[in-house]
Amino acid sequence: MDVSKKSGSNQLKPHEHPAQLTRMSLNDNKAGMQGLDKEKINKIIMDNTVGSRFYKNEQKREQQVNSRIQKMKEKLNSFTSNQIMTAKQHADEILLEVENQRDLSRTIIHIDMDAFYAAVEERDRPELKQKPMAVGGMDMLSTSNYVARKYGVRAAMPGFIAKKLCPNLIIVPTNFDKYREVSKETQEIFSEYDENFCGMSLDEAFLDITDHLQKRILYDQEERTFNYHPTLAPTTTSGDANDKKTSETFAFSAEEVAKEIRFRIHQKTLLTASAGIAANTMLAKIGSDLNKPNGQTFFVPNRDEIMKFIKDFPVRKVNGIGKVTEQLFSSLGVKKCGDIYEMRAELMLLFSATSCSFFFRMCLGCSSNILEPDGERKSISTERTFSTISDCDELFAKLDELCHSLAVDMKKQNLQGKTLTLKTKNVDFQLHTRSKTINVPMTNYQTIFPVAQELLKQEILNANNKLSLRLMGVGLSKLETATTSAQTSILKFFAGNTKPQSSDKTVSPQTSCSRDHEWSDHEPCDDNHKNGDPVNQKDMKNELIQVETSKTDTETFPCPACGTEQFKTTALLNQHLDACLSSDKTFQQPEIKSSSNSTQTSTSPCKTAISNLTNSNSSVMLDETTYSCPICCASFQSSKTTLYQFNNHVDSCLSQSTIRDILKEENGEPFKKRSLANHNNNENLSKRRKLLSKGDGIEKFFVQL
Ligand code: DCP
Ligand code: MG
Repeated sequence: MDVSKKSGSNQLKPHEHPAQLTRMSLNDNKAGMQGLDKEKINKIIMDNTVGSRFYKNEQKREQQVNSRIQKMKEKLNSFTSNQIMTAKQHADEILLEVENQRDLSRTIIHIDMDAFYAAVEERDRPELKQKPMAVGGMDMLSTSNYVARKYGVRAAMPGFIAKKLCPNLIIVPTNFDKYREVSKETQEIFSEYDENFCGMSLDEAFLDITDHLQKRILYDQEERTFNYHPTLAPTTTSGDANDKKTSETFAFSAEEVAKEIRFRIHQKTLLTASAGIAANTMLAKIGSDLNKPNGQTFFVPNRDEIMKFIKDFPVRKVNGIGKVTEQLFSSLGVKKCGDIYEMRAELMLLFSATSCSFFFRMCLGCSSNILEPDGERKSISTERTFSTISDCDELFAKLDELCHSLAVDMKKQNLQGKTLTLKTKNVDFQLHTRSKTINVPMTNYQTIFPVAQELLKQEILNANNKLSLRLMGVGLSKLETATTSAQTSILKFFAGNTKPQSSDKTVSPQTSCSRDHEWSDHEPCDDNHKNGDPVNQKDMKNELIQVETSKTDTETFPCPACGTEQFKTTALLNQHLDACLSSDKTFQQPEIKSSSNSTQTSTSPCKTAISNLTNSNSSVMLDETTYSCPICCASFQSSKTTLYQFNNHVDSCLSQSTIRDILKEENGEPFKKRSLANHNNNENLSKRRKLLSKGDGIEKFFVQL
């Protein structure tokens, strides 16, 4: 290890260091990092960061946490014994309620790939296997292999510091396509055991195998037997080196299922995974980390056994407890989960009810055992860390790339959303998030990018046109399933009082298996902000309040018909739209003409507004597919039709009577036969409705909203 000091003005000798920053010291809360010489490693980290922007930012954050601790202690001293007693009674009531709800009936498996990005790189370059290696860049590492972890090298550490800790470290750049490919392969396996498995990131997932275990009792041997990959097959006990084992058979228990899944992952991807098997997600997650790499842990579904384990388990290792909570806890003497019980009254008085509920569940080893299906997630996002970018064009190019990537993920997962968030980290390591919520769900690149552009423009303006970034991310939240909401979105626009469809999957604010950390699955980040546990979100929120600039703009939006007014709520818009559509004066029956001249046939102010919207799209070509008009079902070749032409066509089709018919049918009323040739039968109407619900036309129509 290189402990030499540079002669630069910012470089302090170790004894000149200010009080060592807790935040800066090595976070060895990672498999394969036990028993390291932390003091030595921390000294190297300090020697090489003092005076840097990174250090200054961490220093600032440490000061903020310290002042919070100070305030907390003052508050603590001010509590009367009566207050403490009442709080304890209240805490006991909550604990009893949690205990009464303890459910040990389900079997959850958490699977987590070992040193994921690094293992993929090692698989493809076997010469790296025995060497210390990490994936990422000099700015930031995404992960390291287990050899490098012995030097203190880990994820979320700048590569240049890692090099000081381990000069022989090989740093390999990330290759997300490969990681996604592996992820797809593992997910195919997961779906055979639980079709609603909850993928948490590219390398981890929760599976509820309760139903599988019941079915498995009837499986014959063949159904529980899986072949070896030729390169992984071990030799048999016969002594003949050429005599290879061809397959492995697994038994019926939950542990055997976890072994079987890990075996199949290994044979399919040549990569190893670890697993935790327990009655709930928290314990399963803890379990997958306990015997890493290539191991598994089973928690017997027995209350006493769970309590015995959790009592001495470090709070910091529970998913959802980040750096800040750890520091706050530590100042209260809470280090192990059992300490939470001892300090329950104080915690009740110092933290919010949501946080306390999470802490109390933690100390009883209880958490959710309900996995949300893959589609029900809170947000979807992507981000990139890069060498500093200051040029505006380059910043927008990066934004463009991210929006494309986000759109691909949205399409794959059939998601759309109403809130777009831009996340940036500047050269001073300050994290900013800026969001915009619009009432029409953003469905694709065309709808995301303009909003993202606005947010970035604002960010550039705020930085006096001197924005220098090292990380950028875009995320979408307020998610809905694309198919159903496409239908409701048109109904919202064309019907004032249409109730939401019962099949709508509007995401609940607190999903039991949140996927918020998708925000971090592509690039390095603080890995303790990985899931959506209430405390974690609060932690993030607190950190945001104190350290980051967070801003949410809520937009007003114009009527899609007449375009003349701005509305703050959907209710107001719908009310206006109803009136707008029922006014025969403003909305005349358009002629169905060829798409190129249809706009000229209408005198409606609505049409003018729509034309205005569509005109701005004149150069945008439709995606490489066939698009169907959501009103008349006519098909358009994307290669021959511009968005402008397509929108003009929809414009011409969009008549008051058509919309009324759709709405009448929606309300169970028979609709009149329409006089227009291509609007005249039931079949066409239901075809149109299907198209609307498929969502492959109307989003284009509202592309500029
Ligand atoms: N990752 C990242 N930035 C982080 C943490 C992780 O980019 N701060 C990426 C790289 C990891 C992958 O996510 O390979 C999975 O994260 P894990 O926390 O599961 O870490 P690993 O799989 O690398 O190692 P382990 O064996 O500890 O699971
Ligand atoms: Mg992993």
